This record gives sequence, C-alpha cells and structure tokens, in this order.
Amino acid sequence: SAFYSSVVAGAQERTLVAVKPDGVQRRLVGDIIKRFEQRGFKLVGLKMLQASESTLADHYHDLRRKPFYPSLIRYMASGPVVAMVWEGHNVVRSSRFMVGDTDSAQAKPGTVRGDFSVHISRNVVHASDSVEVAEREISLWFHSAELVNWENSDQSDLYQV
Ligand code: IDP
Ligand code: MG
Repeated sequence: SAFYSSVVAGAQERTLVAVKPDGVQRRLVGDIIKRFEQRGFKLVGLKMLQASESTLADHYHDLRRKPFYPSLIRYMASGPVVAMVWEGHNVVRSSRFMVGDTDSAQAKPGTVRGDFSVHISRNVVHASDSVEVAEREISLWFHSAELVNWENSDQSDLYQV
C-alpha cells in the first residue's frame, strides 16, 4: 500500500505444512488451506503426492528409534499427502499454533487437530517446528523451481487489461 514504506522483518519466513493421508481422505484439504489463507499467509508452493519411503525416512529421521516409527511411516505412505509452503511473518510459530498440540487430546478447539482429530497417530496435518527445520523440510519436499515468488497486486489490477 502507498501508506506504508517498509515491510516488517521476517515477512519472507517460510514453513512446510502437509495435509496427511487421513486429512486427504476426510476431505479436509480445503478447510486447512482456507485457514492459512484467511490468516493472511501467502501460498508459495503446493502439490499432491504419494510420499516415498525415503522422503518419509528423511522427514522423520529424528523419530527413527521411537516405538511408533514403523506405524508412522506406514500411515504417511498409506495415501497421498498435500504438501504446501506458506510464507509470512512468524509463519513457523503461527502454524504450530494453528495446527495444535501433537497429542490430539491436548489440542485446543479452534486448531486443526483440536477440531478434527482424536488420536495422536491420526493427527491430520504436519507443520515444521522451527525455522531451521522448515528450511530443511521445504528442500526435502520441494524443488526450488516448484516454489513460486509472486507479489500482492493492487485491486485496480483486476480491471486493468
Ligand atoms: P508434530 O507432528 O506435532 O511435530 P512430532 O513429535 O514431530 O509431532 O511427531 C511427528 C508425528 O509422529 C506426529 O504428528 C504423529 O503423527 C506421530 N507421533 C508422535 N508421537 C506419537 C505417539 O506417541 N504415537 C503415535 N504417533 C505419534
Ligand atoms: Mg515434528
């Protein structure tokens, strides 16, 4: 806008959000995208894919020794996921709040997990938990050419042919 001359620091922060196979099966993709759009974040990457075992092993490397790890990988490979990159000020931290607690029973109403999930092993959505992890996860799930840089246009552009 013409009234503001600079953008707050960190407005280019990015995070990886993914609708997990249960979220896709339950037709929650649109709802989840809508929450991030209406919050004001910018969608800069989006794709549906069947995740490979190697991508999932890399993604959940830190959890490889957990007892639930094999079932986690099976769950994440059980169907397509919708992977997204969202951009905006503090998007990593805000996304974690929007997604809600890992344990569905602890997730507050109003969060994705608090509204749509009853068990930790089927918790609908993923969001990166730090800026460093987000950078790693974005490069794991997306090629740089799949990320789209686009600018907010003035409303008048809608009628300018
Ligand atoms: P997060 O997804 O909230 O970041 P993490 O601790 O990174 O949570 O765990 C990754 C995913 O592993 C969780 O979202 C959930 O799907 C699964 N998970 C974590 N803890 C458990 C558990 O105790 N039982 C079953 N699945 C779990
Ligand atoms: Mg995590």
